[in-house]
Amino acid sequence: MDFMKKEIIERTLQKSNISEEIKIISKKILNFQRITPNEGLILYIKGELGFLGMLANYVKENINKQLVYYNQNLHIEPTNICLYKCKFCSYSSKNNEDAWELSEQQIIKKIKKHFNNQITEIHIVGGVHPDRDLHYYGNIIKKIKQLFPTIHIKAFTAVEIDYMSKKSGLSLLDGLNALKSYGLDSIPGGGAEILDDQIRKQICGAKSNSKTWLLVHETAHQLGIPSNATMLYGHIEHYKHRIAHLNLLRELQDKTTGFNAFIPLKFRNKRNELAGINEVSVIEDLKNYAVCRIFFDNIPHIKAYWPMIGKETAQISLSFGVDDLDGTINDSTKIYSKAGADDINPMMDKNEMINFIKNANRIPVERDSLYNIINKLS
Ligand code: V47
Ligand code: SF4
Repeated sequence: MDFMKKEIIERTLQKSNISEEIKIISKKILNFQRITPNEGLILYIKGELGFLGMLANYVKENINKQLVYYNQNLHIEPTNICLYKCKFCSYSSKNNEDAWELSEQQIIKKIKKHFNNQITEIHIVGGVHPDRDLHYYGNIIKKIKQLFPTIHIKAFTAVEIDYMSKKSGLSLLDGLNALKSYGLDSIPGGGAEILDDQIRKQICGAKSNSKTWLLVHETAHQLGIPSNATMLYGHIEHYKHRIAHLNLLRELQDKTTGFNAFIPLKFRNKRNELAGINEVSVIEDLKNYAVCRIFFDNIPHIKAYWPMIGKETAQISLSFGVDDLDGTINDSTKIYSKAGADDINPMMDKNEMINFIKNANRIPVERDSLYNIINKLS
């Protein structure tokens, strides 16, 4: 099968008017050789979408065959009160009137309301509350683990962890160790935005810088806490910033192998300070998925986070290198609908998810948070 696909791409290369430089890069990709940052940049600038899709799909199928992963999960957002004022953020409170915070009891109540025995993961991300330290959140995850001992807790972006560790007077190493003891199982990929401090200064200057974001993940990986990585794209950054971001992540992954998945996050422009910037096209979204899949020869999964990108684009992305759709969500998040995502009540039940994947001619696989297979349909 792979042989045939390779031959088809090679024939396309011979016949078409594809440029010499793209031909050279394509041959490397077909032989599973790592492409350089500059070659990644050329793909972004000169790659034709259909052809990039073929290449990304070839890479994807070599790693994940026809499989597409999803899980059954809940999202908990503890507060929208945030010390920082990222310009792209539609979620954090703007004044006292729209500020809210869930107490531990309310968090537990919310989990109980949405929980069913099929849910395997709770994802917890929120604002960086200036008054809450690491032990406050640590005790909440400890309580969740006591009530739901089998649940995997994927919680707190590197930015939250950086702040709460400092607030408790702990180094990153000690902070992460303490969170692990409280019950933290893995770390989501948020807060990465663009790992370039010039860009960060303009869109999220106050929060953890690139070096700190990377250090939180590196330290977590050293402690056996796996994580994801994201990239917020389609605002003021250029392709060179995206490639530099991907390269920093690829270098760290070479060192630690701790990233499970990479999640491109499309900038959505509603109700935030960057609202004057147009959102990029679907063509750009698909191209971005494809280049990321091709560039990362060492991160196993590329995730299309459907509540953010929208169901239709998420389904098409399965032909552009994506092999993971995150989860059922169960109507437990509102962050993205505020920023302009289509789904106001994001939720896909298991059967909808299965049909969604089957209709894209892929094999649905229910996974746990570490990509162990729970259920695979042929
Ligand atoms: O860091 C905020 C992004 C992230 C906007 O690891 C925005 O499995 C687009 O990281 N337009 C948090 N994006 C969410 C996140 C995440 C989500 C799902 C799964 C995982 C995972 C991680 O959301 C932030 C920021 O990059 N974000 N505002 C916006 N207007
Ligand atoms: Fe706070 Fe996160 Fe919003 Fe930035 S993106 S303002 S850190 S909630």
